[in-house]
Amino acid sequence: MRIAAARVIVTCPGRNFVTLKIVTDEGVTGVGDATLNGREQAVAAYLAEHVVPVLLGRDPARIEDTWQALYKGAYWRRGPVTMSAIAAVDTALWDIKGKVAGLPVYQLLGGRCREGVTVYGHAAAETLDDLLTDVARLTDAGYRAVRVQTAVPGLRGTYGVSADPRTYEPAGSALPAEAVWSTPRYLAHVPGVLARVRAEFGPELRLLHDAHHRLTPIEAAALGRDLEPYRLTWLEDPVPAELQEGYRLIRGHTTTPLAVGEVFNSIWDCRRLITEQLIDYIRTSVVHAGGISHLRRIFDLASLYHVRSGSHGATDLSPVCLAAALHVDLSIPNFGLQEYMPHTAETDAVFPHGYRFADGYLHPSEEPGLGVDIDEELAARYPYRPASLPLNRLEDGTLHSW
Ligand code: GCO
Ligand code: MG
Repeated sequence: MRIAAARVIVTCPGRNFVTLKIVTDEGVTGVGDATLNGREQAVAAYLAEHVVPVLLGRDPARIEDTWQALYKGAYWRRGPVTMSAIAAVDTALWDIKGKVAGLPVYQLLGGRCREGVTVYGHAAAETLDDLLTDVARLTDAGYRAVRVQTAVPGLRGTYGVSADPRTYEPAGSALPAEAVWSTPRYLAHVPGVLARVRAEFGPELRLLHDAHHRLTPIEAAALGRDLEPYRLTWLEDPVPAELQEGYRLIRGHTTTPLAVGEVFNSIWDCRRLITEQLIDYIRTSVVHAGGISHLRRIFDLASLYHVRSGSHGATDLSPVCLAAALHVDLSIPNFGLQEYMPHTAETDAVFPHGYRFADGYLHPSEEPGLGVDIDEELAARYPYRPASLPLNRLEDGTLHSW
């Protein structure tokens, strides 16, 4: 069998997605997600110009060899654009391998390690009362884990909070919108919010919170301590992780578990945090960390150091990525949690899929391959619309991490 064609499909059913569809000379197809929020066209061009020509005529069964050819062949290793492009190829080839074998991909990865994939949903609101209502919406729907975000009094437009948290979409305008941030206001407000949610929902509900790279290590250490009584499952991205030594300082001061990695794209980005046991959950994803093959390598390393998976799963990762993530999640020994924000009906229609939510778990499709596809005709009806992620400034105008 040979790769006969590979199409790069950019579509915007409410938000932009980049998908690679590989077709073999025997008519078997595979799909891979290549969406990099706010930088979609860079990956689309990388795939179309530099990757598709290399794929044509190759044996689709040689997944690892193709991965190595794209990684080593670029010479310029790593980086989100390259690794998202490689991810799309890798994911599509696993899809093809599953279809050829007549097995769902998780069976090829070693088979089921659990009955379902525990997911966490997003609760967010402007006021505390509305937040409690939103957490109840999720627990009523069966979620066992909830990420809690809240507006900060005095600040306009806080990360994670929108009129409808189910469709939270920060990449709204063509040019970056600007938000305002104050760490002192945030640190004064958040512990009381988590205290209230914990008191209301009892000890069993797993609670998470995302600081979205906005603190310094010593601020994060203080927040971690303040949150200890409320027994979070994790505090996410407390500081920007370019300086990984920063986590040693946080770790030395708090037992609140830490989760990092949604912006990482290779095992090299995670190595120190994992091997020095500076984090508890590694949040790399199929699409941004080199596909199923490389993500498994990261999770295998993590398993040696008591670090569990917690893959990123916001709505800017397409249903193709989510479908692939579920096969990985089901088959690794050190699964932690999977983020889940349901896509809009428009997006679901463009990406028909067989995964399903029940009782707080997601279940992958039992069809051969990944159990997800792209409806190319429908996708063509939603042309690309430029959309940027926001900028964030302190109250005095200083540019801050968003
Ligand atoms: C999360 C993330 C997202 C990112 C978004 C950027 O934990 O889900 O922080 O909300 O901001 O995916 O594109
Ligand atoms: Mg996050």
